Amino acid sequence: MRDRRLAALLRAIGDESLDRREFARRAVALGAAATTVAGLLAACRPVGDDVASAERATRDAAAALEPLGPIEPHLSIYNWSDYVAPDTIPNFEREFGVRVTYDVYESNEELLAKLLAGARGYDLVFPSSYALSVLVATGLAAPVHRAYLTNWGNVAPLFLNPAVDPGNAHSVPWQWGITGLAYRADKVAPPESWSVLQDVRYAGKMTQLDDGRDVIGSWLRFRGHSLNSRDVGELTAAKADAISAKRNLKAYLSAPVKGQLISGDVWIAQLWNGDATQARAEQPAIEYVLPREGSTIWADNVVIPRSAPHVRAAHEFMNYILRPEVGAAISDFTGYGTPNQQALARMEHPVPYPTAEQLRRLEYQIDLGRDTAEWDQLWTEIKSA
Ligand code: SPD
Repeated sequence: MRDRRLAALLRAIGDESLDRREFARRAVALGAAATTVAGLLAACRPVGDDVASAERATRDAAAALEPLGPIEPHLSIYNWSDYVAPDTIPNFEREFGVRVTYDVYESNEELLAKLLAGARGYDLVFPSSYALSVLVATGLAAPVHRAYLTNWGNVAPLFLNPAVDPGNAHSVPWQWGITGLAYRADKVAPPESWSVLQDVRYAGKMTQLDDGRDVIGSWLRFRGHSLNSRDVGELTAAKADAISAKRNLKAYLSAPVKGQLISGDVWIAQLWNGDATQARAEQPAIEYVLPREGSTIWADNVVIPRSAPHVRAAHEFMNYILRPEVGAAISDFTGYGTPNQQALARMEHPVPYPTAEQLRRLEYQIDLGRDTAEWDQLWTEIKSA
């Protein structure tokens, strides 16, 4: 039934009786995963779509040069949990006279689902690169008015001009990190391979992230494949490995697993490096390892949704976090790497860029386009197995 209704919506895009944003809103309302919706949109690009995107890019480039109005008294931020220093927001509120509303999410899919469903009111969101490319492609990311970013020169060259957002036209880099294994060194030996998650000795004491891209990606890497694979045979093997590991898992749990690592209820957790560092601050027995088969390196970005009501305040916040001392405080708290080269020099616990050996084992996630639906289906099957 749902597939028939989705097909009808797709036909409506084809005959141009429905625009792409309205398609996304209705498809998410029908229960389609946000990433699937993005994949369907990529698959059914209407004739002239390239022209429309190019026209939008030209309009945006011109709009980005226009002056903004005065700073608004409110700012609504929607960010990953535990991803800002405790004083970042209060200091901004005090200095700029802006009241900030701050909500959190735990995955790119949660963020995309909200925005594709038509949520309005957010001024700043923080997608990873592959989710940023969805927001740019669907026209949901607003152009950045660079003239307001007087601290832009602090961004390290490595984070400039990413493939998913040429010229950083819609984004400011926020933090970068990797996905690996956090473990309790007082309970287990360093887990060298993703295969530890299939070890029955630790059944009930292990978790993986509640994130299809990271879970399926880890099992693809385990068999020596790209974590962006679209090969049916490779994906089928990854599903089998994920299900065999699932028998040992306590749960699929993302950042909130920190509490269970600290208490000792969990000994081994697939986790992002900065969240593991945060847990270690409370429990020194928590260590972190990049499995030998390799994993994800990612960058998250600050983006203003096109529907944002407080665009000037959003720009002031972007510029504020690009200050060296503000950027350093954020990364010192989150445990993640800073893309701000001036901040790096001021950090108490700088996160060094990965070594050449580590980089050989790391891969960025890319937007899977029309194959996203297969991945979403696979993730649904793994979770319900
Ligand atoms: N607590 C903040 C975690 C941010 C993780 N973002 C990157 C996810 C890559 N799949």
